[in-house]
Amino acid sequence: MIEKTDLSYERTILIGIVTKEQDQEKLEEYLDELEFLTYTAGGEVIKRFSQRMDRPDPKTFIGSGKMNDVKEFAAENDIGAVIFDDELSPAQQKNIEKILKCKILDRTGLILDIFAQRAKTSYARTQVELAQYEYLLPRLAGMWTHLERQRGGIGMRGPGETEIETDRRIVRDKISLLKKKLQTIDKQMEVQRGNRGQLVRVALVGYTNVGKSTLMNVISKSEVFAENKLFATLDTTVRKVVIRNLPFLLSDTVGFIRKLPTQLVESFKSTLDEVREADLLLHVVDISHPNFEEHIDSVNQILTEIETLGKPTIMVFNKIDAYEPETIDDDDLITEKTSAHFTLKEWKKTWMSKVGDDNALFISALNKENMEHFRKKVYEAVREIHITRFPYNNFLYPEYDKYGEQKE
Ligand SMILES: Nc1nc2c(ncn2[C@@H]2O[C@H](COP(=O)(O)OP(=O)(O)OP(=O)(O)O)[C@@H](O)[C@H]2O)c(=O)[nH]1
Ligand SMILES: [Mg+2]
Repeated sequence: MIEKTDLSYERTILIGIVTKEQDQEKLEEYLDELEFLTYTAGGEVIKRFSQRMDRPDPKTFIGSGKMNDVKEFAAENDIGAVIFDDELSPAQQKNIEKILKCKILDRTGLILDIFAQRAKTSYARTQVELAQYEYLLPRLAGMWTHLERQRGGIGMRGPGETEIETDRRIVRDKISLLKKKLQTIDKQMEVQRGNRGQLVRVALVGYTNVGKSTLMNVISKSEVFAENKLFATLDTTVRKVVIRNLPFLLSDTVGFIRKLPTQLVESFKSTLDEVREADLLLHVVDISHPNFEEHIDSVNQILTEIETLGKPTIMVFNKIDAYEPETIDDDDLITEKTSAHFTLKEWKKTWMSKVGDDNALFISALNKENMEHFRKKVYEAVREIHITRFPYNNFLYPEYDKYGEQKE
């Protein structure tokens, strides 16, 4: 059982390393995201620690000197949890716990915790639970002690709380039970999807917090939960949408993130079936986010993992209202112009122009800017698929012109 804990704002430290592939600036961006994740999970970040290293220390991830600094700071500042930006090996986690004597989480553990906290339907909960047990299995030996676990808070939601005396065998049994349960649900979902007939299926995909649910609500007049936290949506919502005379199905589903835990990708397989079986993808991007290009890469990577890359896709650049390029003062002769300084017009001339006019849209779902253009493009793309599928044009509603006359 996944247990819900009241969110008491827990004081946390974030830790990341600077490597050849990841300079200080990049690390800070990743830690910004980790901080947002921590905030979503109910924590408050008190301090960030970083260390320059060729590769992480196999025993303790960061070096022993730095670890001492962390230990001192944690003791003096009433720190409840220390969160690492990368996945820790079970051995590293165990060693670090011994040294710091507080809760140690990695990125994967944190994301799993948020999913556990946000899973509302029994279907989502089953999927999250499976991912949590898969994550827990190799880590059982190094888990924190009985008493500490009962404290609750970040990283403590989920199997850890109730299965205190747990051992590998019990966890393995749980895993196979959950897998069976999911198989049964999967079959039901498959039947449900089959019952929807042959309507063209369009799926909203994208990084978390880009505005997928907001866009869904605008076009389908539905009320999907949207908020400025990560992973607001965990289940898939499907709505029938009609643009002009053309009905189709639109789905909104779980958002993606950099390094989305593989356990989650696997256990959310059936939630993601909606994406896998879609005829057209609307890849929503938050263009106001400084890292939006990297977000696109992460999404494409996950689409590849679920064997969905290469489907007809329209790129929807959302939040144009919030897009603000950095500026360079006239008398500033040092700052080099980078993509951070591009105006939207300049962006459109970059690789975006290769996406093609037909496949790139710039909108604000919040302010309903450019929605007419959006509707038109989606209509054209869906219509094309519809016509190939139904040469006799059944399903199409009659089209009326502006005088209310039925068109030929
Ligand atoms: N400024 C601005 N904010 C937007 C726009 N569209 C959505 N938002 C905000 O972005 C936040 C996230 O929106 P959601 O619709 O929940 O995003 P999502 O992609 O469904 O997120 P997940 O379900 O968490 O993956 C909310 O606070 C929205 O109000 C937009 O066009 N402009
Ligand atoms: Mg959403």
